[in-house]
Amino acid sequence: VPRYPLYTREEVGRHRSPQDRIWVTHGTEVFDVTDFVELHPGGADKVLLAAGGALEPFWALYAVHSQPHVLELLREYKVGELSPEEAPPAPDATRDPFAGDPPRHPGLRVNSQKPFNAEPPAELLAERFLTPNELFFTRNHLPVPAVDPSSYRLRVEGPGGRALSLSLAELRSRFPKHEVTATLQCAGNRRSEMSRVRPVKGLSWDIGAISTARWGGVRLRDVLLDAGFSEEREGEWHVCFEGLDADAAGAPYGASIPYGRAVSPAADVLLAYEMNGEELPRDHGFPLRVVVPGVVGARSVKWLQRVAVSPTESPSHWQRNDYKGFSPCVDWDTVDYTTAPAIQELPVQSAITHPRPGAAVPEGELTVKGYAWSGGGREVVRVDVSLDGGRTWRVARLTGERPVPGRAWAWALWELQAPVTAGAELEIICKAVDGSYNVQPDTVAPIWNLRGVLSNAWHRVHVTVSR
Ligand code: HEM
Ligand code: MTE
Ligand code: MO
Repeated sequence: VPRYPLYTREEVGRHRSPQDRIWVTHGTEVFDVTDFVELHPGGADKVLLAAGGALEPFWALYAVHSQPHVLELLREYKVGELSPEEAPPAPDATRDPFAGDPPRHPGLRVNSQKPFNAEPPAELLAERFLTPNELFFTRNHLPVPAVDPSSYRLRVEGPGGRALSLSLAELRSRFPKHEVTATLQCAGNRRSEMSRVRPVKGLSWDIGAISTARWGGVRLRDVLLDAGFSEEREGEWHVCFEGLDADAAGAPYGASIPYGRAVSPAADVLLAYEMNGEELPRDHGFPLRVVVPGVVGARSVKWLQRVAVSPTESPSHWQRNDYKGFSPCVDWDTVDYTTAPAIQELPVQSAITHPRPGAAVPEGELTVKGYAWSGGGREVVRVDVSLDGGRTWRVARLTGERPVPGRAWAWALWELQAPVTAGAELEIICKAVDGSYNVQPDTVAPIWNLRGVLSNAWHRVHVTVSR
């Protein structure tokens, strides 16, 4: 006879707010932690991320929880157990092309399930300089390919019809290992702010289509030179990449970068097999992906199968007919994709990760936190923060690793402390300046574009101050 009532996961999932009570599970036990939320040493917002579901995936990210006193504390809040028949439903692999996709972290904010597109919650986005792999934003256009690492070969088309076919073992043994800490940002990051001006076509990303990892692999440069290419090549050339993911018509995901960037030792372009010291996760391109630091995420082709050098850009839809910027006057009837260059280096960007829009923050000392980044290796030299809608400004403190000038591939994290008084309404703004003194536009309307890309206006967050 069970001493506690039995619940299904679905029933637990209905308890996600203080009104409905906040329930979580650990193992097969169910806890009502509503009264603990405000007492949590890691902050109330963090517990809420796990509301209605399992604690384990979140605790796996924060080792402080693997201490006996944490479980003892949790036990005080036990209200039930999971029904023994609770088992995850088996996906139907024969009908659904996405049935073979990998499992994902429940804390991700999902913009689209199939294909899978998701961003880390703002509360966790800039908690750490390196984004944990499980939380790194994912931007997939197609199902995740299943790759057998033992039979995998990378094909590199060399000059004069010669080609290299490289196994993973050959890639690791023939070329020196190179590591780079780099931020990837999707062209559509912060698109949701642009669609508030006028609707745009695309996934509704908030501020989290950006993440940072330490990538390990081989330099693309070394592989191209080994294939017989030389450092100097006269005329216009592009290095084209193809992924193993293909659409219904068989066309693979593809993209290209200019030849000069691909062979430049200072550009640090990688064929990466490691992410934050681990094997590349399936969602991020297992077993091998391109990482083009300082350049829009779309060129960092995942599940890489083929590299070729061509006098024209990649013929891929995503190179030629997407990921380009246009004037606000261009609409879907008038757009001509041949008239605009493909996005490569991205403009300067920043966003506030704490506090969140609409929050009630306590009076006293407020900490504002966020990220800032610029394309092309241009370092963030300053972040300005206003608490009064832009009338007065303060300079935030940059945290994290300081970059090599000109090769600042990773974001800067920043924070600012300021006193705030009860009853005040704050319009918090951040704006970053990069090493070329590029700045962000103050509003989004003048940079609106039909595809909702390059959304980098000042980030604004309204909050109230409570007693
Ligand atoms: C810290 C309990 C959920 C993130 C702690 C500590 C306890 C605790 C006791 C302090 C540990 C120590 O320093 O010895 C709990 C309980 C939870 C819960 C009982 C569920 C009801 C979460 C979730 C997250 C989280 C879901 C993340 C999404 C953190 C972080 C810290 C922390 C980041 C460290 C704070 C710091 O060191 O400044 N938690 N936690 N916790 N927790 Fe949780
Ligand atoms: N590569 C392949 N093969 N297929 C894809 O769908 N998406 C691109 C790029 N590389 C994509 C790809 C886009 S638009 C972005 S922003 C980045 O991968 C995202 O990388 P991530 O999912 O590891 O964050
Ligand atoms: Mo992207």
